[in-house]
Amino acid sequence: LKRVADDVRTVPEEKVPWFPRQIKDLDRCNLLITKFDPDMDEEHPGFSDPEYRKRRAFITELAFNYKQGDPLPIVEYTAEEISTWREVYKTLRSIYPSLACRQFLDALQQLERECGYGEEKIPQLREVSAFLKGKTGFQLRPVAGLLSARDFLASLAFRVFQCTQYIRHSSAPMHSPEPDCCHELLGHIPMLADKEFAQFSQEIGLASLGASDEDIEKLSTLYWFTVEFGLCKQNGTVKAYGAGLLSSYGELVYALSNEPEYKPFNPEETAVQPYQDQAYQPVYFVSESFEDAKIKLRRYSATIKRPFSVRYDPYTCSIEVLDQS
Ligand code: HBI
Ligand code: FE
Repeated sequence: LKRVADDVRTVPEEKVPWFPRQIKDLDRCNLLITKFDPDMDEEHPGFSDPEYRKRRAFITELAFNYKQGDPLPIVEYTAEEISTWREVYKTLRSIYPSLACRQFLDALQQLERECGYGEEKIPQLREVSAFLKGKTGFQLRPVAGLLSARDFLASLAFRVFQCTQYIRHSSAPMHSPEPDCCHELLGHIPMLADKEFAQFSQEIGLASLGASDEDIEKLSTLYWFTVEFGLCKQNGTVKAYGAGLLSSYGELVYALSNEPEYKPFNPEETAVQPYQDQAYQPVYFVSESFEDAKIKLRRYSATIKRPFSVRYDPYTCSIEVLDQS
């Protein structure tokens, strides 16, 4: 009888990649990409600075040892690190009012009033995470560096944002080949305080759970041209909301200079646009609003083939998997 039953099943079940079901499972989403690591990459500004590499190893260790639910580590930044931060903060802060979107400016002001944002100190992830939790339910988790796209996107499904805690090398305050705390704190955090944007981010995460490598690649490209390098219309002008822009003086000015090419945000097209992580983008995608971007993303996500659908249950911080077989 058993043999008959087995024979009937002629089509093998499709293999779904593992994905986290509970927030605790994010402890297993820790696959690092060593592409821009100062220990591996000769081009990294810190490659030939043993002091810097030692400091990085210390901060990396805090992230490796972190388990979901632990209090976020406090890092006592050195005078040199704070001076790098000061330079970045001062330079970028001066151009935000004319180039950053309204949601970013509102949140940054609030972070300055309530979270100790300013030139004088590097904000602590612990304090910032508590702030975001109250605004949109997002929380932070320390990460050692660049994660695989699959692991990085999965955490967004739980409204968890993976944040690096080290700072770029002091010899190149206006440039970093990899994410650092300037990029996270100035680029990402203010946007994550906006409800629509937070929902948009979580939905990319939900779409990524159990997706094929090919779909992860597309979602990762969508993330790149929105969350990292996105522009949006606002009162008849175009403003920046992408974190890669809001944490880079040079590219922020360039992106809004009318020199690059601009295309309307359209997930089908955006998802397959080739991109650069070593130079300025040749093209930027402009959204009508975050709400519009969210609706379009939702429509796109519905076309991704998965033998199940997912829903986030915020009461249990877990993913409900609804079988569709
Ligand atoms: N990892 N820590 C970290 N920060 C990122 O912004 C990040 C990442 N890994 C992958 C990634 N971004 C990109 O592939 C996105 O497009 C998903
Ligand atoms: Fe980023």
